[in-house]
Amino acid sequence: MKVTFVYPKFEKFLESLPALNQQLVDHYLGNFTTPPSLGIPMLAAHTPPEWDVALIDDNNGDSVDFGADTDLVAINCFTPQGTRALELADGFRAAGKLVVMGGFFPSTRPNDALAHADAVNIGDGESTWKQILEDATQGTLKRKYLGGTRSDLSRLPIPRRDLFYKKSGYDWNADLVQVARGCTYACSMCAIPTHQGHRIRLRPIEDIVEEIAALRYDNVYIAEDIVFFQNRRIEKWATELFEAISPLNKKFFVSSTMSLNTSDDFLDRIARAGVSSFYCTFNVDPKSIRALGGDPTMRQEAVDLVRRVEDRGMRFFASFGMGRDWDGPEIVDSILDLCVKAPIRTAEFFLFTPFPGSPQFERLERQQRILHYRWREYNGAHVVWQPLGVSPDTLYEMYVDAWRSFFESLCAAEVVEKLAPDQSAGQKQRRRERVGLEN
Ligand code: B12
Ligand code: SF4
Repeated sequence: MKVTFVYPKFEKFLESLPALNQQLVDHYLGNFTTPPSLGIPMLAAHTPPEWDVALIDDNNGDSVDFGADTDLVAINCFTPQGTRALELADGFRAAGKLVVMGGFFPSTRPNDALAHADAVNIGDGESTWKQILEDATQGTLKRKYLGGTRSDLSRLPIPRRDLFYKKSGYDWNADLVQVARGCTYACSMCAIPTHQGHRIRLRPIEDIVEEIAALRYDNVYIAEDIVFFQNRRIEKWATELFEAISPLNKKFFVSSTMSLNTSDDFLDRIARAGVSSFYCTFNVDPKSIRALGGDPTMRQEAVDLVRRVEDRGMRFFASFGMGRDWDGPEIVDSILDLCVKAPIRTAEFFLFTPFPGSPQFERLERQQRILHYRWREYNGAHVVWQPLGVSPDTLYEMYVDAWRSFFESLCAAEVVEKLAPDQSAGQKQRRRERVGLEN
């Protein structure tokens, strides 16, 4: 028996931005091909040995052979991959293949998936995958498999990342590790509680250590922001986690917001553990919303946070969302001003997209403000909803302006450094001021 996993292509932020100066993109961001998800490696690791496993990585440019010799096609996708995933499902079914879909998009839009596939998995895959394979063998595949949000995260097999390591199209030298699932909050833009449950499931620390120790790359992404939650159980677990991974000598990327645990003590711990990059999302949590709205105390707190992170040797990577109902054109100036003052040297910008499964999606649907359901464009780089206060075109221009202005100021900073290496500190400072850089 053979299962063929399919990872559909999706459009990256910068592919969606032809208006941006290509030199800036090439210089600062490279191809920005981004890493694959872990869904396929995790399911592959749960696949019994009597099944052969193949991967068609459409995102990497693999050719798609709809007539491929396989007993089951298993498509994994999040929302920006939705359009392509449904096209691929149609193609495989037209060629007589059995198709099952799972991941964030099918779990939150199961009926869309079922209009194109034989079966859909909603929620976790660990609890259903073997049954799906068994039913496919017996010719008794059901329409819906309810994977739920409660499967046990202890002793998970090590994901088969080798499937993606073989692909040439990824310019990443980093591995992604999942340390927990679910969330007790309900941030408006986030589909995690819907897809993974409203209860936090923490993986045992020894399992995480074992998995990280076996990774190919030195750079490791821990992308769950619950690591920074200020709750006694999680703080204790996170403290132990960072202590346990510290001897592994990896460089970790972590993800947080200004409103989570950014105490000096915690920042010291994560720096000691080898965190080299601190990704901080703005305009999603109460503190950064106030900072971007102009609250001087919160703006100072943001500036201080950048310094406190970078003083500990970690790169501050800011991700600025725009398009909340109260955001007007002034938010671009507010973001850029903060970048200059802090200073923030690494940043990305995204539009506050209503992803299915998020509270924001439900609200905008109720308010009939969703402009279309072209899932390909749900990638954070298109205005797919009717904003309040500004037109969709104005919001899009604001978004492009933020990317362009930020990277032009970086270029300017670099020119100051490179073209004038022997100028005095005072001369450099005057040049910096002219291009809007204050440090
Ligand atoms: C890794 C990651 C990425 C990777 C890969 C994305 C991907 N294909 O998943 C990259 C870097 C490319 C990425 C990009 C983006 N991401 Co992202 N990313 C994540 C992250 C951190 C982890 C996802 C992951 O791998 N999870 C682990 C796997 C195991 O989970 P899973 O795929 O759901 O698989 C399980 C089940 O669903 C099931 N399953 C999955 N597939 C299948 C198939 C079958 C057949 C079956 C039976 C079961 C099954 O089994 C698996 C095990 O239980 C999540 C946040 C998080 N902490 O979860 C956000 C997340 C997925 N990203 C998100 C978003 C919005 C983005 C962006 C579009 C925008 C942005 N601002 O970040 C960008 C796009 C950037 C761009 N335009 O250039 C949203 C998704 C929203 C949605 N509803 O789709 C999330 C949830 C973040 C959030 N808090 O909102 N991201
Ligand atoms: S953004 Fe983070 S804190 Fe908010 S609901 Fe999602 S996982 Fe939880």
